[in-house]
Amino acid sequence: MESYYVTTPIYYVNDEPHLGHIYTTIAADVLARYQRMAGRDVFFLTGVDEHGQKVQQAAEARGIEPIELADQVVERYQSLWPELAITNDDFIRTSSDRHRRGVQAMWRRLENAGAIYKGFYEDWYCVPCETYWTETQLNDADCWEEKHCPDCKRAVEKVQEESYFFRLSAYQDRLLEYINANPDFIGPASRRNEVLRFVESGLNDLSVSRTTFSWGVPVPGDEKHVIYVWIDALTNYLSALGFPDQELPKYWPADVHLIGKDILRFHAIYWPCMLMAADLPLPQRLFAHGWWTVEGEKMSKSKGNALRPADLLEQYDADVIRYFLLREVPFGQDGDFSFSAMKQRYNSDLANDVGNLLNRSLAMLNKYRDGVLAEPGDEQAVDRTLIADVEGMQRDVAAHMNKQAFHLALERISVVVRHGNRYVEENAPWSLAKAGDEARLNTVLYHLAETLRLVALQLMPFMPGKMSAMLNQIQGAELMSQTLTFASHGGWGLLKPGHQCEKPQPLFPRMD
Ligand code: ME8
Repeated sequence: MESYYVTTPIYYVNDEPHLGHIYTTIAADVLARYQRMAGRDVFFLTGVDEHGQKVQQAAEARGIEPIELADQVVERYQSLWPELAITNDDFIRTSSDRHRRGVQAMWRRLENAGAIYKGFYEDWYCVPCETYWTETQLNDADCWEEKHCPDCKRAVEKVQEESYFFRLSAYQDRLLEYINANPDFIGPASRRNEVLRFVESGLNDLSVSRTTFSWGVPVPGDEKHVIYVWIDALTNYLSALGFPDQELPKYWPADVHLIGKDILRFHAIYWPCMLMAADLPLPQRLFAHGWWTVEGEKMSKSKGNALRPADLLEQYDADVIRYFLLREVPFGQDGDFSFSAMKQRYNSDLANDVGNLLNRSLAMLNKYRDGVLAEPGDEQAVDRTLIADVEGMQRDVAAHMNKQAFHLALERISVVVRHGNRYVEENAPWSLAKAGDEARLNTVLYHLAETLRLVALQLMPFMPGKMSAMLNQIQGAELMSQTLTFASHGGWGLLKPGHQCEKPQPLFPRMD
């Protein structure tokens, strides 16, 4: 079986889970579920990033040890994921023993390759971003006067320390070649260009150890140094798979690392260069999505306006949240979250379109045939057009999912749903019943049931709970007890004459 490895960033434990964190994780879950249904052997990883000065300081501010803070936040994440129907196969913690061994092994490989040397570091440092800035960079970003971080605008401080360096500059040309030779390595295209411009402007060697704090993985053989948090964090994608016990773990290289645009540089520059130095294969693809604002405002800790998953779950089913986040904004672009937009989309796409097609089709099937499908009669052009649209949807969704274009996949499914509703109007089963055209009525009801079933199958990765319920109504418990794959359940005509469908039970009642 072909394998598929998808990851989320590992989230910092100095912050509570919010809308941004669930967004990436839901997207990864939809890919994982889709690929499982496509018959692939999936490994879906998420986890937490526990080390670093930021976490140490957050713990100090609360008067607890960093590991205690980490434990608390880990519990939040681990109880949140099932509530959002997240099916991660593993949860990596960077404080774990398996991870520490992975990071130290990575360090040794870099060292053995001659990619690490000891030097002396002096520069401007932004603690919240864990990023060093040169005077030139601060100048370029107009932050020199006020000594502000160009990213987060908070104060940077001058730091001097003995440090190990990673020879990032030595990999600049190879990285450029690689990105140029692999057009799909970084998505979306605008982000790929951004990375290319950055690398072309020249890479400096990277300071990769710290002596100013202790909460991290010690440098092997020089324990007063702690390994830079990004070297530590990025290695999670390998340590979770069993590296270094397995030199080249089963699921490596990753098929896609999903990340937010804020951490593109780390994933598109540092990580590939580290892997090149360590002589390990590079991931197939990185995809950087955009950022959400909430009701028109940037979420920030100081404003206290971060949207908490609990507030969302109080008002909406997990499936509706999953659907909305991936349908509302093209994956890769920034977007604004608002409760009014969510309600509007729920009513239009789910209540009026999907829900309506399901309810009216099953209601008619029950009214005219007691819920039992009869042998369809001769196909007419309208029937063939509907089937072609359903089959086109299956192909198009597969192509969109390979490019993480969730909004296009969902939009394509909506096309079939609207087609189905039009098909009802155009074929007016109520008139066929009145006219006693039993053969044609059988055909129309059959085509509606199959269309609904195949729509539900495509929507399954996005709304697993609602779509299980929908499929239960159409294809019944027996078929539902099997493993649902596109190969076994995706063909037109799986439902046989004599098959009993249930009475409609509204899945998406209108919200006023
Ligand atoms: O960066 N909109 O962790 P983190 C959309 N530990 N997504 C958002 C968002 C927003 N407003 N805010 C955050 C780290 N995110 C590192 C990662 S990986 C080896 C180490 C999402 O807790 C987005 O995916 O700050 C972003 O990349 C991630 O949260 C950052 O999470």
